[in-house]
Amino acid sequence: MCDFFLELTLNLFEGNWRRSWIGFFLYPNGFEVARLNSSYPGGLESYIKTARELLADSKAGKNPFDGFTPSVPKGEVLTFGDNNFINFEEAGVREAQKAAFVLVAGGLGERLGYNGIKVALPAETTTGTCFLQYYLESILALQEDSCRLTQGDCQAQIPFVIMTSDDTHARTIQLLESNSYFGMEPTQVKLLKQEKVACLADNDARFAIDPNNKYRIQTKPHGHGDVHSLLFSSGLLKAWHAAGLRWVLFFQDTNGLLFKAIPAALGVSATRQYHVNSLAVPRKAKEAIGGITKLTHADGRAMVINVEYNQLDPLLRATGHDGGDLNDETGYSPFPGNINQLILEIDPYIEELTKTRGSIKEFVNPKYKDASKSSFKSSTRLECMMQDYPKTLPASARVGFTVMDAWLAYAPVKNNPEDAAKVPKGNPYHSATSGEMAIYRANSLILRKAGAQVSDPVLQVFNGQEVEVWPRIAWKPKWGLTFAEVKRKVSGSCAFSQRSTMAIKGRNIFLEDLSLDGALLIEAIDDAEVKVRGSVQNKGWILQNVDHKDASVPEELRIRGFKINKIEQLEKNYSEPGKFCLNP
Ligand code: UGB
Repeated sequence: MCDFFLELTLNLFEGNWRRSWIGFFLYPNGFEVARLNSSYPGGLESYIKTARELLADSKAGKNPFDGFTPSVPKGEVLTFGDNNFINFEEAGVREAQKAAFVLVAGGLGERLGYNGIKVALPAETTTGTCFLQYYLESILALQEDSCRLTQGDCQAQIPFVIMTSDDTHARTIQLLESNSYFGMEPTQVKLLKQEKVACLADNDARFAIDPNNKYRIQTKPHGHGDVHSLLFSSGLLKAWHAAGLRWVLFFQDTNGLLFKAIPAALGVSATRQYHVNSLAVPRKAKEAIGGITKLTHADGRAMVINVEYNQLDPLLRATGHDGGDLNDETGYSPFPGNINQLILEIDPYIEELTKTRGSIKEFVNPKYKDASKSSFKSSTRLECMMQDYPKTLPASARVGFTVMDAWLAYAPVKNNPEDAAKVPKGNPYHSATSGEMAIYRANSLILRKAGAQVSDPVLQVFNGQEVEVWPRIAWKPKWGLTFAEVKRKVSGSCAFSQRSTMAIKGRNIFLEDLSLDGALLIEAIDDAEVKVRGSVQNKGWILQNVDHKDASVPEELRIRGFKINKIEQLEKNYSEPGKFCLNP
């Protein structure tokens, strides 16, 4: 009986009004159907139409890249710390006060298998800073640096949007509220919740019934591409435009390096006048990140676009590259790896979204029962990706990309310990272990470039993954978001032994002739200026292996395979304004 009313309700969205209104009121979840209808650009009628087309293409085995030839595109390649990089970084810091940031954090992270929301995970355990805190503090640091550099209106706040989903929304709010928004004004942060989409039971795009509740339609996430329609329908884009903003920057949930690359990338966007700028890093063949590719069609069309990792290999094989997705003589794939950090210029972005209402080209990925492709193993749904935005842009659009060193820009936490341990040797693990180690490596390399002596790393194995362990150096974004800031704060002959740990929490802390062999923790309010000199030596902090299956250890630590044994440290806290010298 229920199925009958559901069928009637669904007719509503296929334009069959007369037959359907009875069902809408009698079907127990008529309002759920109405929600599915209103949250999809063009409504359920459009969803079903697109689904039927894409399912027919999939059944016919149609290649989405039919007629396109892939080639390696040209983009801006930056080398950390050279003059070019420093100039772009400065240009980016200037532009930052005309930017808005958008974090897509609706994904549950099934590959990682962590029980909490991913943005609550510590990016590194020396300071215990979680990803969300790192992002908010980085945006605040950029806001302040931009204000100082341009001597502009220091009241201007950089807007920050987080896209959540039913899976992450309540816990994201809770994390923000219980930490006083990590120092950001609550009004500066907006949450937009993406809705799930209806699951499809067959090739005719009939909706699937929820296996746990026969009165409901089964729903699943639609993908990070929803962020565009949400920004448009919420009116935020128009408000930003009216407020004179020029850029929208999109980023993902677990990359503890990202903001080291953002200022220079934004500088590239402004200098090269890119409508779309994707951040990229050298990519290892078969690494689970998309490849930035130039696609040229026989009819003359051409675009620079991300080709997702599972599609790149078949596309290359189908176009005469017999080995498929392979490394070249450099040891990397010739296609730069997409890290899904996008910088869009607001004017052309609004123009495009006014036409499309933010709907992004979708795809469907049904798992068929057999070769006849007539039925599915389980329900499927349409999905979309935020990086597919350029697919509908006119040929005149300026679409570029910026390649950065991977050690500087990209260390996501996506894989659980077991899967990470199986990653082919030489390819990145993308685990909580490698994500944390990458932060220490980047900070060590940045200090080296700034003139300090930093000892080489040692190799250690945690959760079955062999990683480089550099000195555990961490600092707050406001101490050194850009290379120029770090250089300003490190002088003389500073040296750090491999077994060292250093945590800097304060804006005006200057390292002058510091020699560290142990653990040093310094915290200072912004009005305290602290010069750190001399030699610090103690027993320090030591990394101790833990087994990822050991339930007595908190999950946040277990998934990285180590915990810190804090044996001895020098700890100083400056909570009064003034000038100080720490010279132990
Ligand atoms: N996300 C949402 O906000 N909503 C959703 O419905 C789904 C996800 P994944 P993925 O940089 O390593 C992407 O699952 O999709 C958020 C690129 O497509 O971590 O497998 C989620 O919370 C790929 O080209 O990644 O792969 C997270 O913040 C490559 O660049 C983000 O979307 C790859 O990321 C990404 O979700 C990468």
